[in-house]
Amino acid sequence: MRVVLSEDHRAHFPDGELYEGSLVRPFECPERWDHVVAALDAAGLDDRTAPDPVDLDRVRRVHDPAYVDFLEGFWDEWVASGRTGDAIPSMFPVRGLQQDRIPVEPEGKLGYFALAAETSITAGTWQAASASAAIAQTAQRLVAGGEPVAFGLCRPPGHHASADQFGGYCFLNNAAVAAEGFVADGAERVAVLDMDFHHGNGTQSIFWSRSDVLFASLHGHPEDAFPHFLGYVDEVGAGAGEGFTRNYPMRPGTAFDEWSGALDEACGHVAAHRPEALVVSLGVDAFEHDPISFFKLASDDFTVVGRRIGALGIPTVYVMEGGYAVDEIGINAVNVLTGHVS
Ligand code: OKP
Ligand code: ZN
Repeated sequence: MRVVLSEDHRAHFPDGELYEGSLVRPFECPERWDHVVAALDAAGLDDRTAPDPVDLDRVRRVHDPAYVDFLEGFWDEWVASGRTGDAIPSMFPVRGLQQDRIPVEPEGKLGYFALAAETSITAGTWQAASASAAIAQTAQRLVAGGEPVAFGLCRPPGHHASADQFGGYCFLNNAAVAAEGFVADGAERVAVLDMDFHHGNGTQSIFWSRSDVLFASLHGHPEDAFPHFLGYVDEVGAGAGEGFTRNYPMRPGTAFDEWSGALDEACGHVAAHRPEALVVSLGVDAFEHDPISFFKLASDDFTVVGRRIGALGIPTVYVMEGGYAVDEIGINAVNVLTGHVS
């Protein structure tokens, strides 16, 4: 299996994450990547490739150009305005406020393009986020070129990022970039399967009105879990996209017997779509010991997940998303990959 990865992720590591009243060491930390690499080593998955330079024209097929410019240029604006610490958004265009006017002052601009306050922009955020998208693009290119499966070891993750908002540790939506890459290369039908514990609100919103890219997500119920405001079962897409979004929200304590039933259903929808390519948002925070999640999957269950996805027989790009039980993130992610090809 081809693996695409880069050290550029290290450029993004905020000083703190706003969490339960404190600034804590971010859960989304660089050593998550190291543990995945160590597990790839242990499994003999050593066919490694560096990403090609990011193709921003393709990124702009799923992200608002003004948002891409914001991500690329914001740190310099922030510093030029006299700020020295990381940029943490704290004011948002919520109900009752203007939705469509972009403030000029950096704090206002930051809030305009943000969906949550736990995610900071730092000096190296653009370097890491654009490299992460480049990894997804390169993995997609490999699979479009005939590889049956590739793994993009993306960091930072992407599935919470919408066309024009960052948050939930995400800046560019790597899975959406990969899925749209297949469309750009001529695919008529693509599917995104999001197995991260958290709902992929960004990916869902990007493909909401489209029938060519099916989106299916298994996640903590929005009544109970981040991102709180999307991911209900009655969200099925709109217009031409009606029926091409599928949500499987599950309650605290959900274990593999129930979760795998949802996976089977989601895989059934994926298969019925007859996609030419599949993108998997590979979060492993459904793991029983994840510090910020509440499902109960065991490490061995992830092998079964990979086997189930691999049995679909669809050319597949895996992109890394979440997983915060750092010591086990590698084995859990690699179990999915080895299950896929077993
Ligand atoms: C990113 B990804 C829990 C707070 C959660 C943000 C979580 C972002 C997850 N009490 N805060 O989907 O793994
Ligand atoms: Zn997650």
